[in-house]
Amino acid sequence: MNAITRLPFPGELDEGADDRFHIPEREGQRRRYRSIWISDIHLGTRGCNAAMLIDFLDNVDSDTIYLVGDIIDGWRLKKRFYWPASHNDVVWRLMKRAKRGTRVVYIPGNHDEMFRQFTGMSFGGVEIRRKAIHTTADGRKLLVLHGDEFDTIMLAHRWLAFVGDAAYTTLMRLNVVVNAVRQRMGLPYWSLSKMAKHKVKNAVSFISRFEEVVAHEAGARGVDGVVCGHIHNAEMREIAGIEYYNDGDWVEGCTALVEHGDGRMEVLHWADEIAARERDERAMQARMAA
Ligand SMILES: [Mn+2]
Repeated sequence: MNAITRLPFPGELDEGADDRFHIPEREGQRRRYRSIWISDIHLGTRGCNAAMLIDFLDNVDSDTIYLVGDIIDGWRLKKRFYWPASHNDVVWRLMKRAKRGTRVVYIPGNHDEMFRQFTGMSFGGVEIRRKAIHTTADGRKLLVLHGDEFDTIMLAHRWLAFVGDAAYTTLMRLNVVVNAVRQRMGLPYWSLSKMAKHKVKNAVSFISRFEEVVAHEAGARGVDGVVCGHIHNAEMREIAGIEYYNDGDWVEGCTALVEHGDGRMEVLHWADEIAARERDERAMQARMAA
């Protein structure tokens, strides 16, 4: 996982043997995947990284896209209306995809639970589900759900306390400011809260416990694996014989889970992908100039 995928340099392909980098399936300029999972976009909040998500959507295609919850943050919108044009752009891009034949499955989470009342219905080609079973190209069955279903099993609700924490909110705001400054300085995106999260012992133990609970519950339902979101922590690992996948978020991590044509799964860290692309573009320009 975390493999940085990028376009090969001119000449690299001709040499054939060079497989240091894996070259993704591409369709024109867009990468093509069998399936894509994204969640925790939190449209309607300042923390939402719509620009990064738009770049992602403009560079990838898939047969199926799963929107795994917390797409729109109804909780925050109710308190304070915030809806910049870029958030509309995200919604339109997703609707356009459905219209053009991509299967779009929307599984509302806890922040967009107001859409759960429409379970079983379809709007503009977007299917609304409570959960889904995805069959991979190589025949594995994956249970797809947001993940807040396990908050009650998680007894202490420690993550919700952490996510709702004023310190976390401040950190996210700081993240926006720091990255605006970094962008102006020509530096790549950098996740402040991601770093902080890995340093906070409680958060680390919460995350691993959540992952174990979800994998255990999926195993009890007879599937090979589970795909969820909710805790804003992208991951793919095996827990007690069950494949655990988390597609992360588009607030700070800016990650997506993808399935390749052969059923291989990968977590894409989009900030890294953009950095790699820009590096390649610079290298290409340097070669052209030489
Ligand atoms: Mn959630």
